[in-house]
Amino acid sequence: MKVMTKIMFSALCAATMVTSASAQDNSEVMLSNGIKYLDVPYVAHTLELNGPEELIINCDEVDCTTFVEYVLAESLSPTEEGQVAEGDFAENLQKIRYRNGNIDGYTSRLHYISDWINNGVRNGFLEDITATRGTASEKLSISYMSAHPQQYKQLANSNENVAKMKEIEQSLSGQTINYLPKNKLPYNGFNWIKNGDIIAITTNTPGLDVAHLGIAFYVDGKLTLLHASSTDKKVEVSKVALSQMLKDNSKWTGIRVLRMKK
Ligand code: 2YP
Repeated sequence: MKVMTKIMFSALCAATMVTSASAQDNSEVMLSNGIKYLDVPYVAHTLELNGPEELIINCDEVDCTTFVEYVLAESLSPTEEGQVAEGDFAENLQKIRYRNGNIDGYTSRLHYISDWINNGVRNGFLEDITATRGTASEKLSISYMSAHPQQYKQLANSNENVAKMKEIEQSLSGQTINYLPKNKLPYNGFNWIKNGDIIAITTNTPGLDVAHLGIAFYVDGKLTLLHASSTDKKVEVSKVALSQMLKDNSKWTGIRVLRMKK
């Protein structure tokens, strides 16, 4: 696989990649890698540069999605003397961010989290936990990006990209997914939701599947979210329980839970 990298491996990337030798469990590796990002600034649109689509690595400025992608890429990479090699990291990131790991223009990036999850499951590095544990299901109806092209630089200036996005949206729409509705999630989570699991927050926003991503983190028994917060403009552990965060946002309907598979 050809890995095209826009921004070189930053000091933070290298520094965060010391994986605890004692963290045997896959999920715990995700958590320990995620915690190292605490206080990294939240910056939106870091992948939207001018020019052709390339693999961008910028661990110093993250949004909810790029934060989870960097942590997952680190956690999937083999470690030697506690360090992850830049090449392994970049290769894993490309597999996570692009459909089947191939970079072929803007629409080869996995923009919708349902597409991102399908890709991870299909390529064997994610397990969809709520596929069996979810208590509700819904048929995806996806159209958000083609309906709001002005919000996306590469759609606002390209009818061709909008047409390609529409095709992708149509292929996702109609798929049935399982999730856990927010009124079913207790303050203390569940024993089947583990530290380091990826949490995708489902939404009722028309045409959109997921509105936020983060990592499960139990603090004194309370299930919280380790995430890049657009409100607080940094990576943080939610002060309130995930169950409360969901209740406080009328657009959020529940969660999908994904686990790294190594
Ligand atoms: C994604 O948005 C973008 C990708 O284009 C982008 O907006 C969409 C459908 N996709 O490559 C990727 C990385 O920058 O971000 C994310 C966005 O999350 C936000 C705003 C956040 O909390 O940081 C993912 O899709 C995760 O949840 C949604 C959310 N987008 C919108 O709410 C429109």
